Amino acid sequence: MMYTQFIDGALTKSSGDESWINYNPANNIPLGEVCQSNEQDIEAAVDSSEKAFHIWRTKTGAERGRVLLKAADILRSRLEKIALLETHDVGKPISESLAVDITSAADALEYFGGMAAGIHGEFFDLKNAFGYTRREPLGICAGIGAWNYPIQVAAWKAAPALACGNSMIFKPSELTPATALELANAFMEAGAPPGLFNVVQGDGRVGAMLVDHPRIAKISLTGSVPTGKKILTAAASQLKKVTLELGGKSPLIIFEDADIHNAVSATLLANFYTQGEVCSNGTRVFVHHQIFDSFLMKLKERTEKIRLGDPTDPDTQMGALISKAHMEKVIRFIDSGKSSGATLLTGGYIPETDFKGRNITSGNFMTPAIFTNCNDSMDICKEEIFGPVLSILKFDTEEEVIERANNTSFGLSAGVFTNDIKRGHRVIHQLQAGTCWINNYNITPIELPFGGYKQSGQGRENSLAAIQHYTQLKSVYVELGNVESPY
Ligand code: TXE
Repeated sequence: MMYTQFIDGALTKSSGDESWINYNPANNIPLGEVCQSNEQDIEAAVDSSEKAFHIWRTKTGAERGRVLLKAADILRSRLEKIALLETHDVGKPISESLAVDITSAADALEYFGGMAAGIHGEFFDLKNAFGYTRREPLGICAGIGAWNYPIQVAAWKAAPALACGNSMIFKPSELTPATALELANAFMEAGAPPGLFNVVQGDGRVGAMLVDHPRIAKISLTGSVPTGKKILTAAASQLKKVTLELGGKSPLIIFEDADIHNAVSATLLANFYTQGEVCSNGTRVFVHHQIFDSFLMKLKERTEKIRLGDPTDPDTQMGALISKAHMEKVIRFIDSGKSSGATLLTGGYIPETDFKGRNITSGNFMTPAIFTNCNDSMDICKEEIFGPVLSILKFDTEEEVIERANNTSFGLSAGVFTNDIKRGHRVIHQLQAGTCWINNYNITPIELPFGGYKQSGQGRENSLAAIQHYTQLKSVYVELGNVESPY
């Protein structure tokens, strides 16, 4: 099979001849060939997006909203097919892609589709005059995606962009080329003008072409901090608008009065969903010394029950890491943790069989790992691992844990578990993170803004906050009297 581009309403082959093989992470069997878009393809995508933008911007919000809502229905009606594509591409359990990935993409289309008719400016009464503002679209926006939540990332960017009247060119990660094409198809079938949502394929070079293109007005990236810095630097030469959703090394703080069962559930969610390949994961788990031993015992027990194996099996709870190279990187962190003196309490090895006894040695599987006896300066506690590895850190006081939690250049997320309502808010208000949870973790409803502080990004996705990142504000002054002039 060939993963194509989607330009001007149709699946198209790249005009170049560079391509690579996309592998299934669960067995490393080729899924198909992906063609790398070249400059000519980008030019065609930009021409087509520009044409679509001029049609789309004249539609009313209600008209645009209808297309988004219909696209959401189409995604939901193809839930099983798209979920399976995502599972084959990413290696995540089918139970997750059925419950979260496609649903979250559809939620975004519904939220912004429903809101499109309500995007408006403001009116200002002035002396012998009045003023008003208009929220106008930016033009062609480029979305550049990561590989852990391919269709969700695409929809989180496309939905607000299109609702605001922009068009979008989307480049999925080179490791997950499949489901952006499904989203493109859904928009077309829902009545979008050809070119409103184009998909180009390729690695960072294609991303860079989009960033550098003078007719592209805005870039929205979900990816790593180093890529975010490169994009911001390149975009600066044209003062292009940029939204960045980057990585993290987030703290999850468990106080002694927390509901321990819920805290353990959240710690598992915060670290092992999608094999731990989640940017907002709470990988530094700070546990109060009074409950340290009992928390750890329960966490270990439940971690060891996680059903790891064939991602297409509905009973599987943890699948395969995205690539062999990424798995090796995660294993290097396991080695680094051990050699720096931390204790590997459980997991962190490559299993031969899955929970049903099937041989899984051809896939990129690693058992969920817990490190104890950690300190804040170890690499495993400072760097984003992006795999199923958590570090437990003991603390004594509230003041101490806040300082240690904030001692990082990242600032994507943070969580606090406590039954003391005052302490919950007091602590969260002092944590330097853009997306926080009290008594839960990794819940990202479309209604709430999502994004990072410090080096975890800039701008926000989801919620009303996304609207300001996909529009520009025009102020209009209207004179009702005479022009008063000193000349
Ligand atoms: O990211 P990259 P990867 C982070 C996380 C993880 C790392 C690895 O830190 O360890 O990313 O993922 C494109 N100009 N997150 O390797 O390399 C690239 O082709 C323009 C966090 O995929 O940053 C891909 O489409 N584009 C995250 C995208 O950028 C460029 C979720 C991301 O690639 C480019 C997933 C360039 N110079 C990973 N270079 C989250 N926040 O959710 C690369 N790209």
